[in-house]
Amino acid sequence: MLLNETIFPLGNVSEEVSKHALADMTDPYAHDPKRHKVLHVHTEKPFNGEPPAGLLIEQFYTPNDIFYVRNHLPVPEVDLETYELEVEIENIDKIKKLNFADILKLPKYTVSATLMCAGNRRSEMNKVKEVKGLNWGASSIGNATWTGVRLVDVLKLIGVDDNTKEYSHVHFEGLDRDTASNLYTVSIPLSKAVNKDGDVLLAYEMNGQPISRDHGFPIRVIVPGTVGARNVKWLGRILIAKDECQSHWQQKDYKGVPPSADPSRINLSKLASIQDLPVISAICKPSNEEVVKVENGFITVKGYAWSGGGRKIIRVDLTTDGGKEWHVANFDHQIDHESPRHWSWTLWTAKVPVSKGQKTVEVWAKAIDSSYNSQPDTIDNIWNYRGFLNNAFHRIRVNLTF
Ligand code: MTE
Ligand code: MO
Repeated sequence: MLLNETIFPLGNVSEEVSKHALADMTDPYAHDPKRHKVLHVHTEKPFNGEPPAGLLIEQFYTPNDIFYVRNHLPVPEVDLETYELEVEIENIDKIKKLNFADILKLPKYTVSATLMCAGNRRSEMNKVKEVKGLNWGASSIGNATWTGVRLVDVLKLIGVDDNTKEYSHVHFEGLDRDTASNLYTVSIPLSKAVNKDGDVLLAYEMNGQPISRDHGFPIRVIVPGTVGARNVKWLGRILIAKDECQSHWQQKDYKGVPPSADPSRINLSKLASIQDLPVISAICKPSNEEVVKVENGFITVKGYAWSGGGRKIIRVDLTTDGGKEWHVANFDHQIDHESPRHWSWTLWTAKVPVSKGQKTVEVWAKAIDSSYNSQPDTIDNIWNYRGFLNNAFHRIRVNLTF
């Protein structure tokens, strides 16, 4: 357990005036915050960016200002003085309203958890055959400590707990909206929400700091082990309901579609929404095509491994000869929790052999979780037109110098 590891801020960017703010006050993105310059930007409006993979794994807890940002809409401006969280049960005419001070009065709780977008590593899928979505590399993932109140404690205030049988879903509504006032809303199963070992949090701190605007100020939901999309930022409303949320984001997006699905004919509403994520790993150092020095016949590779649903990583295997021989990585950092409450990633290092005179080498990585789930070997059989859930073996090719 290394919860008190120092977080190194990478410079203060918040004091700089946003260029967009000066350019156009009618721009709905004019009041978005300034972002750290190391982020590789996929889109500016809405902002989507990820850090370089080599930097990402330098620390177990990802510094807040280089943590990937995935926004669908402009970042809302929330005033703590007037902020209110509404908690409601469907068809019951009673709304519980909590202001920020009310929330602070509930017991404080910290969870160490990794957050990952369903589109992480989509760019590799895009190379196999074109897919639809942001071209994420392997860094739309990050690990942090999240501090706030337990969702179970908030639900108790409206009489909802693990004895509640009439309802099956919890909807979370964000305060971000587009010009047509569509807001970001999704849901998770009530069973995850009322499970005290599910560790679902309404977080107001990230790595010991108030949550920044990009990451959901003042309150965001953290659903450990569950796809990034359900971790609603700028939380404004919680609704207990019989059915899953009917929003675009719950019904038309964030679904694992079959490899040969025809986008013009598929009925997305019939497919299951992505909730728990599968096991994944990535080699972050060296990067693809990098020149690497061979030392005594070995090269050193580093990366992360993680699994959804609270499953702990039990092994990471690497090969430099197309899978004839596999080498087991050493874990540099893994939290001491057991499955199914192991929410943080595992950082690993491996020394892998290369042959003398070899000019390039392909390195593959795969992780195994506590359920002995492993990763599919190729993208070919999991490819889908949305580019979701790419957890195939991670493969990089590097150039060698001796
Ligand atoms: N919550 C709101 N309100 N609006 C959003 O656009 N994006 C979701 C989720 N929560 C989103 C949101 C998606 S798809 C992901 S992957 C995570 O937030 C990203 O969280 P981060 O930007 O803090 O890394
Ligand atoms: Mo996402």
